[in-house]
Amino acid sequence: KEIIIATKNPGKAREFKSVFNDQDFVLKTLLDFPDFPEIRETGKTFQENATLKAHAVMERFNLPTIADDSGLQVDALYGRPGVYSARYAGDHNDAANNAKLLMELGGVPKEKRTARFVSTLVFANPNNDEDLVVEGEVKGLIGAFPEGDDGFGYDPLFYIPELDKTMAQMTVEEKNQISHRGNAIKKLEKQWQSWINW
Ligand code: ITT
Repeated sequence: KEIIIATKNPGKAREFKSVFNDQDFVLKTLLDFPDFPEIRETGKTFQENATLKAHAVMERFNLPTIADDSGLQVDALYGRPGVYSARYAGDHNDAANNAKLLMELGGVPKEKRTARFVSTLVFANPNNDEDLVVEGEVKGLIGAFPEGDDGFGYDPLFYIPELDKTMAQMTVEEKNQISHRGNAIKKLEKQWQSWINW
């Protein structure tokens, strides 16, 4: 048995692999298929984009496929960068995205730097008529400067007050316990075994 995670993002791949270890199926990602073409994310919502990715990959490999579309919504920026989080500063470049976010929030005081990460997962399977769709989120504050070396994307700027850490100061296991993606995966875990038609 095999399941594919329709991602080329090594940070996401690592988080999925840390949850789905020791299972009776093999977990692959698009990092195992470097020639798989770029999937254009033309949707306006996380769910539309996750559906595009899940179906493109499912159709190519004829295997059960999970896609994650996710992003950061900052209240002071009216929900931006949202579905455009990966390419906020142009090309997909985490350092440039973080620098742009800090610039856009210049002068905004701590209590107004509220934000959330959102992750929508779409699980598509050749033998199931309907996709399984779940969503997770986590609330936090955008810090004044990056802290921590773990994680990816906006993690060094995403501060969780309850834990007094940014998401880049957590191990992958700690991050999965509280993160948007971890919360979405927990919902998926409750449902997928009874949904899937191998
Ligand atoms: P795939 O489409 O190949 O999965 P991607 O990075 O392009 O990879 P998205 O289109 O879903 O994925 O973009 C999500 C972006 O949102 C991601 O590149 C980060 O900038 C940000 N993001 C999402 N989850 C994050 C997390 O857990 N920590 C930090 N940043 C995150």
